[in-house]
Amino acid sequence: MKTWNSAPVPDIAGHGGPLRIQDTATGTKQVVHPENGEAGLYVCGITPYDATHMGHAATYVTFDLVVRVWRDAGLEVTYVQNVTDVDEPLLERAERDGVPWQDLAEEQIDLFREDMEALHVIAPQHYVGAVEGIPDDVTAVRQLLATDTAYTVPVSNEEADLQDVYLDLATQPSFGSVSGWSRDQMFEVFAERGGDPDREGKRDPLDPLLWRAHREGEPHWHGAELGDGRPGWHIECTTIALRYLGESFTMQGGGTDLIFPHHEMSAVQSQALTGQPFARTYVHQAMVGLDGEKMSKSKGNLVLVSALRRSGVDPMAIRLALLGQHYREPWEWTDQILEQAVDRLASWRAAVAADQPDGDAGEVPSVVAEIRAALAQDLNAPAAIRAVDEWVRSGAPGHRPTVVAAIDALLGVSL
Ligand code: 5CA
Ligand code: ZN
Repeated sequence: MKTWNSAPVPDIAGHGGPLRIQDTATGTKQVVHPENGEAGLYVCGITPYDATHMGHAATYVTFDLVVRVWRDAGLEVTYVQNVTDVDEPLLERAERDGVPWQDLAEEQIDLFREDMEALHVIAPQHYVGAVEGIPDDVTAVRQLLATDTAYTVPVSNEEADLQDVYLDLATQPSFGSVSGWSRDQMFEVFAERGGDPDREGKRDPLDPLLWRAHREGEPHWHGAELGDGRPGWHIECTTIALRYLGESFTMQGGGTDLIFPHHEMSAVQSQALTGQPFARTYVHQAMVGLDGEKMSKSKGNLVLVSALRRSGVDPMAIRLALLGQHYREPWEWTDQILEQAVDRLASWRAAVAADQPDGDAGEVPSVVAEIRAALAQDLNAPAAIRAVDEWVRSGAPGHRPTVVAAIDALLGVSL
């Protein structure tokens, strides 16, 4: 699938240190800096039916910081993101609005690309639709059946040849290793996050759906001996990550709403296929809310990037508003947060535009080291912003073009 255009990333002198970041699976901070100099990142993309709200934007800006910090530390980064371009919520919304689901998806993906470009999010090298991955899903599900780690459940007694396929979690000792949750915790969210605990014939109510046999009126693809149908949500991300990043890549990312079941299931399915751990670290963006609730398409309490852009808000101010919140702290979007970011952007721009001596071109001002250090410590963007504020307050000393380039390269904010 076509990706978007990345704004150029200026070169800056020197290198930042290795990234230390909180890993959900171990619950500890880890230094994530592969020895071979190559980092692989998989971030779960949108389900394209109502893009892009501030929660999505926060997630993609957070992982954009990971890409920037890694590159600044001298790593080569392969970044993969998916689009869940066929799934229940997309189909339901298309049905409600009386439009073909493909059209709705295409329109929302276009809007998402525009939003990402405007926010200066570096594009992934591989932007992959779930539909594009279906042949790999079929191969994977057939392999899981062949190795007895998956089983079939007939759709109904009358149509015994129509069969859904589930992963048999009992065969997978690594299940639970991403979230570390108890079964009680898992059951609390499983149904509301796309699971089907009450489906008759499953061996364990938590077993994830791998292949859904074709039902009347639903989109479907050929599945060889699986029959016609479509893949389950988690296997889509498993196979896209494996194809483009290989086994045991560096980092899997997304919002905390994906820790369970999505990332847990994607990982256990991969382990069942390859015998190897899926990602080496799991990083999650805390939920962004509005008026006391998680911002979500299903609730409809949305502040959209595109709507703000249309109303004339500078996308760099939106980006600064997001960067002002630490990724691990849940927070609520308010107009005040945006107003502060608009003011901050104006003050930074005024400081670098002011007619003053420019300092020594050979020297890297200390504020650059402070930005680097803040980001390398669990992506502390608010601390990086405070360092720039302080530099601005003290009259923007040192070689200004170097600082402007660093703010652009490391924070993605173009002044
Ligand atoms: N297509 C799936 C992932 S394969 C999906 O979760 N799509 S989504 O459109 O619902 O969300 C896209 C990304 O934004 C996911 O990484 C999700 O975890 C994140 N996200 C969704 N809502 C919020 C929110 N309120 N705050 C922060 N991140 C969010
Ligand atoms: Zn995903």
